[in-house]
Amino acid sequence: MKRLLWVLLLIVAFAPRLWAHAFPTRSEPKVGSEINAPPASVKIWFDGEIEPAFSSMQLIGPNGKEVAPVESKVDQKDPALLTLSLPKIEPGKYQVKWEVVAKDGHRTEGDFTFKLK
Ligand SMILES: [Cu+2]
Repeated sequence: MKRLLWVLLLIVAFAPRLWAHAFPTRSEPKVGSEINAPPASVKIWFDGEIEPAFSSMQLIGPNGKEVAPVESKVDQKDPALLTLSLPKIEPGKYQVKWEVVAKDGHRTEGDFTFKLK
């Protein structure tokens, strides 16, 4: 009985790793950053491969509207990198919204902001 409990504890302790949902490890522009020059793109690196067909990113501008409806895409050489190419954007506060599906089929989503001076 005691042994069974230990086994259950181990399963619970390691399960999140086995499930391997994709979470962001870093981004460009950085989360919450203030930048001086308009970025050519927004990039988010995840901790694992993401599914191109079900992963996307949107940029919401200072006016609350989506900036240029360009498609975000998963990098061809790095399957853990999601990129959104941008037109030249005006100063203001921007919100990045992302939604990805990891190789295990689990969906994660989130958002962050950055400010262009
Ligand atoms: Cu998962």
